[in-house]
Amino acid sequence: MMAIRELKVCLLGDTGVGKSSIVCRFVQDHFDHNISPTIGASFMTKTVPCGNELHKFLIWDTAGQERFHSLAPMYYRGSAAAVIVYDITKQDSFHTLKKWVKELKEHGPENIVMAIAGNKCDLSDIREVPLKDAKEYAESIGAVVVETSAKNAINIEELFQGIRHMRHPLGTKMSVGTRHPSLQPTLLPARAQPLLQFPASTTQSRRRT
Ligand SMILES: Nc1nc2c(ncn2[C@@H]2O[C@H](COP(=O)(O)OP(=O)(O)OP(=O)(O)O)[C@@H](O)[C@H]2O)c(=O)[nH]1
Ligand SMILES: [Mg+2]
Repeated sequence: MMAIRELKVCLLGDTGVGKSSIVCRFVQDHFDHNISPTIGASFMTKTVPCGNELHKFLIWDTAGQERFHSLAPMYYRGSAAAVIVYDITKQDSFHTLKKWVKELKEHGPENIVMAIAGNKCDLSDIREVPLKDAKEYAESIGAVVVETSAKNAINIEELFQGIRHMRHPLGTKMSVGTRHPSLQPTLLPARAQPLLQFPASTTQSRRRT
């Protein structure tokens, strides 16, 4: 028996900013130039050793296209953390990010940890969003911010490690020993499949709509 701590994370942000690419890089260490836009949402997990326990990320990668917007609450509900992604070469995507933060503050779980990822930092020569703007905004909402490149594998590990060690705005440490329901330790044999936190069948049927 080895302790597994589960951490439900959702990714939000405009279509095309690279959410799926970030998850793909993190989980499979792979980058696909021809990746398709996500339909509904997709789910992946990654378990990383931490001392003498395992930390399991349950990752919900949502679809950024506007027609899927109304599905988002199914995925951010019960999440311990949200990674909100924008594209540093698209000012509009930074504006969309702010709308997601507003929605999370109004309808998301209380005390959800927010991490902002400014993706495509390999394209900094055509940058539209200064890092300074992102830092100021992140500070104003008590989030962390990091610039990433799923393409060149820059700061992807750091982004997810950062979530585990982040403190939420009230200063409660959101890592080992926390009382946050989505971070409760679950004692399972290392190979057991823990239950998901909501019915997968709902997702499946919505995905086809
Ligand atoms: N240059 C560069 N391109 C990237 C990077 N990350 C993703 N892309 C490209 O951006 C496009 C969109 O990537 P996706 O990962 O599908 O974006 P998404 O946010 O998941 O989009 P939706 O699923 O529609 O919400 C693809 O062509 C990717 O190859 C990056 O770090 N650098
Ligand atoms: Mg996607």
